[in-house]
Amino acid sequence: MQISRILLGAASMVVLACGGADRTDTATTDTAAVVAAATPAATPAAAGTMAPITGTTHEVRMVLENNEYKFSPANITIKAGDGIRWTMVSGAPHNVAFDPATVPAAAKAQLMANMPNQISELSGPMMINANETYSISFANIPAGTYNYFCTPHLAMNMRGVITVQ
Ligand SMILES: [Cu+2]
Repeated sequence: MQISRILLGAASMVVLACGGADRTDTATTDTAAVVAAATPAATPAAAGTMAPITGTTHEVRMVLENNEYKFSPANITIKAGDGIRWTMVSGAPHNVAFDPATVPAAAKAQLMANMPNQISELSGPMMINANETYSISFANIPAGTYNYFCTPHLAMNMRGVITVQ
């Protein structure tokens, strides 16, 4: 009896601790709170806050040209605070994905926070239609070189490199 009461108390504290970090909705149901408390490891980037683009937005096209799937340009150098907007031109589906194992630990949480609609960790959504776009802000991302790829065309070497100055 006493032990179960202590456990319940501890569980409530975990729920409160998780819920207070970045939730703005106060209408969290008991079920949602329990799920959140039960899966704390699934959302490591919850502490990261999306940092909007404050500089230039650079354009990268996703194309199929001469039987080659590519990001154009494949290599791009940007400044802190800049963003990149990818546009689906041809050869869909494409996406923008970073290998979580190669992204520096110091950059990971912010990059995750800055990538909308991830289908898995650091993988952007599939772009199917011409003129569909996907943007990532590199604000608050540490200077460095970031390799990325298109998941459907990884085997065809559809890769790009972003250098953040
Ligand atoms: Cu592709």
